[in-house]
Amino acid sequence: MRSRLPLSLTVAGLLALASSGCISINSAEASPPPAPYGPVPTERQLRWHEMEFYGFLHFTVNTFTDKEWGYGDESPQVFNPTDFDANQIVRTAKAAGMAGVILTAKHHDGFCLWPSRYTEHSVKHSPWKGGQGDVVREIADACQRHGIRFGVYLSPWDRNHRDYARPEYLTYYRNQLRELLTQYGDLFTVWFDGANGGDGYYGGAREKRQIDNRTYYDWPNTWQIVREWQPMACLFSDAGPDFRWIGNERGFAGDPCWATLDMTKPGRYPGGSSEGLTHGERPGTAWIPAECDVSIRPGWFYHPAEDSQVKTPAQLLEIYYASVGRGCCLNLNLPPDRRGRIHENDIRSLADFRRILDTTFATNLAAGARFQASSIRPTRRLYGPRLVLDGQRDTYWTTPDEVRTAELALTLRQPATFNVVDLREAIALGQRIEAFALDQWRDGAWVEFAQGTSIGNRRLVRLPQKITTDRVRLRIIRASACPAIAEFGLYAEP
Ligand code: FUL
Repeated sequence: MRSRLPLSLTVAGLLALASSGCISINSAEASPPPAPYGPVPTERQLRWHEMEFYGFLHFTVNTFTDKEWGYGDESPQVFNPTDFDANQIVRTAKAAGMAGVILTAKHHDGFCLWPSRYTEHSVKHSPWKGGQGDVVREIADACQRHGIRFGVYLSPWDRNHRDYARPEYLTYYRNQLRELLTQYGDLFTVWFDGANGGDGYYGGAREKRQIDNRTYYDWPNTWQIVREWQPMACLFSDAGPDFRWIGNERGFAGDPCWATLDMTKPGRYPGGSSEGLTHGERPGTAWIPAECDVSIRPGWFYHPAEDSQVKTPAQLLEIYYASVGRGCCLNLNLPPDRRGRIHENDIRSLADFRRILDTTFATNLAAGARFQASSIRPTRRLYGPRLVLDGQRDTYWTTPDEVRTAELALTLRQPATFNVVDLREAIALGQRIEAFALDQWRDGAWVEFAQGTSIGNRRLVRLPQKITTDRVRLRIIRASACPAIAEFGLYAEP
């Protein structure tokens, strides 16, 4: 956690500083920060939370065979993008506001987008660039050039490999993982898919193979390899450990959506039960926030027949408010087409979506407001309500420890018309607030216009109609520890 004061500056430290005459505030009254409540995010998870919106790139032989799941017997000869352009792909993602992209380095069909040393089933036997190409390298480099983060999807299930379901496959899988972890710069995530379907080519056997997802991949030791080489890469699987699946592929989080899970429950392993993932669990035993993954088209891979079924800007906005706006990250899939570029229809929809978001969040109508708080933890400078407007996620308004309900009233500089309220908790201190309400001042009285539950990294309250008022009040109506609000905003959609 980045703190306003160095973490080591405790009450004792402040007193010592004051008695030495180094600081002039009434430091005897300054409280230390509130103790964290429940599970808290790691530094790695905090960096992931900050991303909020990033993209998937589903690209492989399926793009050329018009399938969603390749069987594993596809010839590398089919992989032949006619005009592959990593810059165009990454530029599109960045222009859409994505903070990173995750590439399917290997999907279930087993075809590798990089020239792995451990298989012949890869780009090196494709006609693309005469077998000299490396899609992983080109996308990773483009991400670096454009200043966004890069991650990889390495499907555990491999329908091509002859050893799949035998112990030998684990060695192969880990060797591939090491290649990706060591050759392509910093990764922000390694995405471990939960699908383990059964039948496949398997080196010509063409049969059904079953594994036990709890034990076969020896996840603790496989994940350790990622920790060793890429300590800041977040591990995704259905049940974490760094972030979890939301339990559907429509891009919608539950409401509430808690950032914590109870990991003592049975079924909490990659590919296990999806029960509880949509809403999370409170108080939970671990900080495992959710990612909402969804494709901009019906399928994950490009299909020409879906060119007319690209999600509209309005649909994308609805997804954004139901994912980012419920404290999750949104992972929106953009499938490169047979040229190896993002299709024009997808770009058009993304551009409108982005323009609307940029216009909405350009001006915080609460800026310059005067505050009245039901209570403030000493001192105002360290914990006062002004900090909810400073644009920093790690400074916050908070109260004395014993407080569980609190109010923060804002008097705006002038009457404002808005339909979006933006809230953040100081999540480095855990998820503390369980319910809140919002009021507007109307005809001489406070009138409630919204209620909500979980806040966490972010809560966007999107109202069906615009409100015009010069006073707004946030009421914390239930909390399990004194509330800590990092940011507050009022915005108007165009
Ligand atoms: C699923 C896979 O089976 C799909 O093909 C896709 O990759 C999606 C993101 O995850 O489990």
